[in-house]
Amino acid sequence: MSRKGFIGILIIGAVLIAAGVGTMIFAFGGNEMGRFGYNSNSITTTFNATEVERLSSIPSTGVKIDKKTNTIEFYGSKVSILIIASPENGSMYSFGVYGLVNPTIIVPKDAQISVQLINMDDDMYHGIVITAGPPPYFYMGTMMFDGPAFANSYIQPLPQERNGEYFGSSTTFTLSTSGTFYYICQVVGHASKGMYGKFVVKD
Ligand SMILES: [Cu+2]
Repeated sequence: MSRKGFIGILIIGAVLIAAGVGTMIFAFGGNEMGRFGYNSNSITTTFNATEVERLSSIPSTGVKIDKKTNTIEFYGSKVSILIIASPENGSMYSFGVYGLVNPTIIVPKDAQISVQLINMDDDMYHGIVITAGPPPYFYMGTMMFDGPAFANSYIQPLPQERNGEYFGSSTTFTLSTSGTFYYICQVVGHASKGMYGKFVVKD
């Protein structure tokens, strides 16, 4: 190859890399972080295993669990849902809800939803976003284009377990639209590995 040709290729390469990095900064920088569920929107606290077990116990009212169809339906105008990232009975790329793995969650429209996420993984960050973007999810995820379906319908990625303490955080939002949504982990590559479930808002 001629010297000129080589320099030409170097310049083209540099321009492509700069464009790529620029796109990433645009996508993840500043105010755009919230759009993708990455900014810190809630206070993170820690729980030990006993506390997680207590929180994971099935509420006595307002919930119907169907193991056969892997569905959990919540009732009432105020709904609290505890979601475990990397539950003991599921893959590290899954969510656990009251003993089920990646269940379909059904909630009533106009309900005030409080989601609490606890990360039980020992070596990875996990978060959650309720989004309108359906699967299949690719490596970078549809998060690049969709983001949270409702204001505050996400929890930023939480750190892995540290010395027997699990990180948890919660968020509250109102469902103003009925339809089919999805809860997914927004950490790059996790939704594509199966870390998601259906989230149905019923009229
Ligand atoms: Cu994850």
